[in-house]
Amino acid sequence: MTNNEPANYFDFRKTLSKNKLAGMLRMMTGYRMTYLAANATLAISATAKTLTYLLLRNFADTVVGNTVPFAGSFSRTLILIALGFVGLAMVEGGFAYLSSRMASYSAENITRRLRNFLFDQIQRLSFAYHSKTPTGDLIERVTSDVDSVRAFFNDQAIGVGRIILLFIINFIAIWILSWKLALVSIVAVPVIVLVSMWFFKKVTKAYEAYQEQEAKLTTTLQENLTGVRVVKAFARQNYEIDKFETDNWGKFLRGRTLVKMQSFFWPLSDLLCGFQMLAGFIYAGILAVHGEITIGTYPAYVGLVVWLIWPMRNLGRIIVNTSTGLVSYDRLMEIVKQEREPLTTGTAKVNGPVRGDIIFEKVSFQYEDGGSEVLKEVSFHIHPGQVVALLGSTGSGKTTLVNLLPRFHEYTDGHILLDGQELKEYPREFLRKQIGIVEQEPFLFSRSIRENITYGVGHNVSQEEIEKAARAAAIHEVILSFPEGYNTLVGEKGVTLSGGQKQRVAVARTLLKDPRILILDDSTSSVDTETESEIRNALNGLMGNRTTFIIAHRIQSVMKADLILVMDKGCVIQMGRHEELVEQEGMYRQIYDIQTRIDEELEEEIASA
Ligand code: DUT
Ligand code: MG
Repeated sequence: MTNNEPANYFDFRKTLSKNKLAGMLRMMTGYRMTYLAANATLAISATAKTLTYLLLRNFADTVVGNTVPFAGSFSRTLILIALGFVGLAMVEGGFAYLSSRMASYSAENITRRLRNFLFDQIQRLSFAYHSKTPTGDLIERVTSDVDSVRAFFNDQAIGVGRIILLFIINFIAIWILSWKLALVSIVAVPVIVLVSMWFFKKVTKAYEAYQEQEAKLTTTLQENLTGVRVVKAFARQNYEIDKFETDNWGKFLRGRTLVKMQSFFWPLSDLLCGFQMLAGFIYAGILAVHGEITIGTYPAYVGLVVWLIWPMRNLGRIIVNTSTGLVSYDRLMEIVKQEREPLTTGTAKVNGPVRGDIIFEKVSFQYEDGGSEVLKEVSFHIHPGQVVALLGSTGSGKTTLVNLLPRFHEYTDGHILLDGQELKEYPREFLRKQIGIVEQEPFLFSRSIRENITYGVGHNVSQEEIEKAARAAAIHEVILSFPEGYNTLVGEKGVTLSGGQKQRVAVARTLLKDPRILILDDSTSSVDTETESEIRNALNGLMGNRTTFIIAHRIQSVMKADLILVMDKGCVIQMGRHEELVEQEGMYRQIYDIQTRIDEELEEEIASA
């Protein structure tokens, strides 16, 4: 296998099944023949082992009884038997090796494509799913649960076959020795199987609880790593440590329950197996004394019965691991069965880029998790190339409003028309290519600054274009001041950017994408007034004929907009140009008055100082 082998894609949605075992079997698609071959080689290996004991009988009878089972001299017979032992051992070992190789090859491949699929699937789920699913829980599923599914394919998928094979082959071999002995050797087997089944049910429940608790622990850990600054700033380490310890204690308790169950089950099953073997040994002794079996049969039987009972003893282990595999399968299928966000479907006629004419008609919106309406009958019209500014108190629905445009969420009522066509009819992917968003809290990857800026467009961009975007975002000079310029890594392994620098890199990233519709959600909130006006000037040149949404808190940033929407509690309470709005009584004038007063006071202070 080379490192560059393409992702072997397999659609695991096809494996969904009410019956978990059937689902697991479907997951093996493409590798079932390998598993069959693994079982066949295992059968050869097991048969060789069993034959060894039959040969042992001949050997013992030859030596003890001084009889010659095959034609020829005594010593020749011994040599033949010795060669037989060596040959059988080689067959047994060689085929066992082949078998486990095939099983682990398949297991690794199945889990590799499972992991690929899960990543793919998680990327394609809706915003609503991601906002309600804890990251730690997803991480837990993609790592720990995938691993126990891997263990299932590596061991149990082949182990079940091994148990059945060993049981049948050894049973037949004992039957060849003596049918009475064979029957006595399995009297306890039904009891062992029943006990194992009962144990299976118990352990499944216990393991589910254990995995859930582990996911909780991972979530706590992940959140604390992400929010470590908050924890430190509020000096809440002790509180968080206590919380973690409580969760960890919960995991310990659940783990202890599991171990307790096992430590009860193992001795019980050992005891049952012990009784079974003892019964066989005694009965075989009686038969030997009465001359119903040869002396050589006795040691052969002792060897064989161990391999008849071994699968029974292992039934428990297989059962525990199978149940953990099945629980994990279930937990993974919860991700697999999530509806994907359709990206490319839509009936809108699109040829080329959009113009950017946007009409909101009594648009209302409510988040998927219920709650009250976040947008209430919002209506406005904006022409291609115009700039609309959104101003309003926090929580008034500004971010929500702009997030409707790329169809991150679906508006619940009213109409949004883009170039005259209903927005819901556009394919999401198309919209997202046309719309550039600088998010309120932009996220940068732990990659180089260049990779972050070119994120939306791929690698085939010239340095010139990158720099042009960076200049417009007033970040070019800052980047050059870093030791490795555009190749400087961002985040854990590289420089830590300030909030304002991050925002500006995000602005550059969006500008480079050259979208027809530009959304700047509070994108200049973390930069000083001077830098802001620098960005604004550069943007003015770049906005050109793009339709632009600006969300801002400073009147200065929205003054030049073609349309200003003043929002409060999901409603547009005032609408118009700056000149009109300052004339009106209302929130806009209040904000304007406060901000100009603060500015004047500041200037006076500076002047007097
Ligand atoms: N809200 C949700 N679910 C979400 C996001 C927001 O219920 O996933 C709620 C919170 C708030 C309302 O919607 O009550 C509006 O939030 P939004 O983020 O749109 O407010 P904003 O105007 O952008 O506020 P800010 O100025 O603080 O960014
Ligand atoms: Mg917001």
